[in-house]
Amino acid sequence: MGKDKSEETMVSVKDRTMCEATQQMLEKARRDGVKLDLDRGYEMKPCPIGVESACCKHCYMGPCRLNPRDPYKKVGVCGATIDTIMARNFARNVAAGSASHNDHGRHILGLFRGIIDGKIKEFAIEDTIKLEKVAKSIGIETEGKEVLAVAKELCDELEKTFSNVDGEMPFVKRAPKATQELWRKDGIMPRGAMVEVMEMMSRTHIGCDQDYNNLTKQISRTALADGWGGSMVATELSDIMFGTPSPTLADVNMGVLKEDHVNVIVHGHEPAMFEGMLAAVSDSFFIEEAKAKGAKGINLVGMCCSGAEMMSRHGIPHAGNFGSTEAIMVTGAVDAMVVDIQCIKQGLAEVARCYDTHLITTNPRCHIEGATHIEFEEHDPRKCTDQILSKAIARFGSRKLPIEIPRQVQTGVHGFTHEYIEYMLGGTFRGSYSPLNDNIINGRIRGVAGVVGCTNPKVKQDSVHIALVKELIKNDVLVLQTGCSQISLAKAGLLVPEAAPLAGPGLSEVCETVGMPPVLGLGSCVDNTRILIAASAMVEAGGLGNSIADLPVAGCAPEWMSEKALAIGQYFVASGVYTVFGIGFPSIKDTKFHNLLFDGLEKQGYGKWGTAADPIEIARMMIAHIDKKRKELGIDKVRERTLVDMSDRRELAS
Ligand code: NFS
Repeated sequence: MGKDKSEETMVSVKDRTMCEATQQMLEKARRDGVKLDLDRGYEMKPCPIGVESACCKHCYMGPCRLNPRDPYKKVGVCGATIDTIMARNFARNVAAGSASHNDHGRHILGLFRGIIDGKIKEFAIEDTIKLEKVAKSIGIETEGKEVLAVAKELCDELEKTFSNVDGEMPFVKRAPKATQELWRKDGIMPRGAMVEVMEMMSRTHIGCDQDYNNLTKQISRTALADGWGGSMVATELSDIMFGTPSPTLADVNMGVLKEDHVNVIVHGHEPAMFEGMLAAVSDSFFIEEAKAKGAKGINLVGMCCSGAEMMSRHGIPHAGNFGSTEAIMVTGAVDAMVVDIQCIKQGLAEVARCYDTHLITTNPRCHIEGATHIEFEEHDPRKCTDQILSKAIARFGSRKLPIEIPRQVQTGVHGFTHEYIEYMLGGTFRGSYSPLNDNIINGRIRGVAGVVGCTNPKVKQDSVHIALVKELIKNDVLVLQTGCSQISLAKAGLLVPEAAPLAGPGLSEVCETVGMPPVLGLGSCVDNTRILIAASAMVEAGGLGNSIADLPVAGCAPEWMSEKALAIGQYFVASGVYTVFGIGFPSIKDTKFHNLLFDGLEKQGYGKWGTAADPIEIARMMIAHIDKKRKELGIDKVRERTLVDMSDRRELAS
């Protein structure tokens, strides 16, 4: 571990991350001569043409590079214009993001089928109430039928999400009628995810679809096949198999590691392996084995999205988001870092090697050079989990490096769902979204924002998430969160009812009355579909228009980095939501394609994209959109009165 010569040029750790625990580990890594992603991100100088999506490598006549400062001056060798090139690049990003979520959803469906067929005995159907509700929501008759019969019908129906070659995906029925009609009118109703992704790849081949307008339609269709397809299947079936979350207290940040325990981290996206680990760590055999090596027990914690899911369902501690996955191994206290699929940096392998940590891949779709591969099989989870635990316990017993665990831990409330929001605001017997709508109509809540997505070493980790969310709640915007963004705010202490005073007068009043935080954590990235269902329920409850596009809502991924984030953004836009991305956006301002995404789609009845780097500017854009929608709904005047008239507000509170 020699000293790196670029060390002197590095910025302070305080400029790389807001997370004090991650700062401490970045500092230690620098001392140890280990390079982390947070510094690699700072040192990488992105290609100025690629960053604006002005290059094309879809064939070998190029790669063609257009001039981002004068994008219409030149075309590619085949004649492709800048709009075609940007649209095709964006299309392939969305196809990859949608494919990832659909791949996840398809494997969850496979697990569900295995349980129904009796081939998988280690998992079961946990939540039969949710099973019935989901089945009914897509028109399956449940009356008088056995649980397994309903499950089988649901499984057969949801298979179409992936395999349909024509017709409509099952879950699109859950969108408001007007939203569905718009999709049908424009020919973007998703059929099956496989066909949408395949067609997107085919249409973006050299010499095929070369009209950015037509390409954008298939981009929306492919994205909708994610949000109303594979992602929604993943969320709903995971709830049915592992239990629908309800609010639970959980600890977040690196302080959840325990020096005197065997520490096992699970990081990734599919819940089955993590659920298998949870069962294995409570086996007395392994607890005794750990004790025999001098440990007090086994400490299982999560990271990233599967961590967020397990925290929501079971209150499992969460050690940090995407920006901290390399840094946490610098503690020396991680005995095994166990991963499955997605958002798993290859850099983990080198950091694991430096700190003598086991990096264990478990999924046939994700091996990493230098990692140990122990495959997880759903019909026999213990074969994998037991080998992992044996390795982790042995590593504990032979720890040689000094251990340094940051002390930061923040307790918060996690595990909200669209079902729980309905119950929380409407009560057990009259569960409904009407009270939420009423509070929006009367102006106490100005609107609802979804703030989600990754962290990105291009910006100071967590900083944009935290500043944005604080600004939104200060302006009476209720914030729904998922994924790494939820973890950023959890670390900042906003996922507790005690954070209500940070909200504006209207929102804090609602939070105090109900006893809820101003920021509600909904789980992992596939759980963004809970926001789609909540938005549809708001339309159905009445008083806020006919489609999702009418609602005073907005979305944001302030520190995005992945293709999955682009797919999510596009399915929100195509569902009617104004969606702002921080950091930057892969298109050139004032080109035809950019103008279509950032303006034209809204005129066609959809949502639209926005982008800005500064969190206060992002908040201003989102709030301006919410206020525009309030005006169109004719509820802007109520809010003005509510905010200026204190006695009126006191009366409302009584
Ligand atoms: Ni979603 Fe971003 Fe990854 Fe999860 Fe985190 S980085 S797009 S939030 S872990 S998927």
